[in-house]
Amino acid sequence: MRLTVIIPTYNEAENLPRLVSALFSLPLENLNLLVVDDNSPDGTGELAEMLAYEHPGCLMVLHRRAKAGLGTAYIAGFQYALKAGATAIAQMDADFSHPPEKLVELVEVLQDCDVALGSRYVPGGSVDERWPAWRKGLSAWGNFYARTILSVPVRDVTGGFRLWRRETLLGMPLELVRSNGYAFQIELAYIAYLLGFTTKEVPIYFADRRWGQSKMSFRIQQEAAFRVWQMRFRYQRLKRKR
Ligand SMILES: Nc1nc2c(ncn2[C@@H]2O[C@H](COP(=O)(O)OP(=O)(O)OP(=O)(O)O)[C@@H](O)[C@H]2O)c(=O)[nH]1
Ligand SMILES: [Mg+2]
Repeated sequence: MRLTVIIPTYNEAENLPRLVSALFSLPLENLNLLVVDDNSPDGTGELAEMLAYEHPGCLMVLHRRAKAGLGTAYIAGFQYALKAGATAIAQMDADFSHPPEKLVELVEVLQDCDVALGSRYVPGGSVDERWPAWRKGLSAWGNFYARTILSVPVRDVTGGFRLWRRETLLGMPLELVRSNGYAFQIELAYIAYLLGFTTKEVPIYFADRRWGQSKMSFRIQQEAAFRVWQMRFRYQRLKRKR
C-alpha cells in the first residue's frame, strides 16, 4: 500500500511539526504526507518546507495563495496524491483532534471496505469532555440533521478523519462537489453511499485542539445547513440508480 495522508493547514505552526513526527513514528510502511497550506500568516507553509527537507521524498507541500477553504484544499490534495500514485489516501486535521495512532486501525479496516471513517458517534467513540455544551450539541445536531435529511447510514457524517481507497476516489465525481467547509465531509460521504461504496466506522476520541485557533465559523455552519438540502436534490440521479 502506498499511503498518502493529506493535512490541510491554516495557522497550525504549533501543531504541524508534532503531528508530522507522530505520524512518521507509526508502524506504517510507504507513508507519505501532503500538507496543503493556504499561505498561513503564522508561517506554517515555511515550516512545512523545513519538514519536507527533513523528510526527503516523504513529505510534500502544496502552497495555495490564500485561504480558500477545506473542501478545495482536499480536492487539490486528492488530485495531487492520485497523480503521484497513492493507493490509499487519508484526510486528517492538523490539530490533533484526530488521534494519529488510529490511522493504523483505519488501514486495517480498509481491507474490508471502500472507505474507512474515524467516528465519534459509534460505540467506543467520544468527543472531548472539555468541549462546551453548545459545541457538543452543535456537532450532534449537525450529524442528526444531515443523516436524517439524506438518509445516509453513517453515524459520523461530518467527521474529517477518513481513509479512501484509490479506486473509491477515482470513482467519485469530485468535480461536482460544491461544499467547502464542514459540508464537504457530508457531501463526500453522501456521494460514496449513493454510489454503493462500502464504509466502516472506527471509534475515535476527538480531542479539542491544544494549540491555535478554530476556523469554524457561523458561515461554515450556515453553508452546511443549506448544502445538505442542495445535495439531496442535486444527486437525485445517483439516488435513483441506487
Ligand atoms: N488549507 C486550508 N486548511 C484549512 C482551512 N480551514 C481549516 N483548515 C484546516 O482544516 C483542519 C480543520 O480545521 P479546524 O479549524 O480544526 O476546524 P474544526 O476542527 O472544525 O474546529 P476546531 O478544532 O475547534 O478548531 C485544520 O487542520 C485546519 O488548519 C482552509 O481554508 N485552508
Ligand atoms: Mg479542529
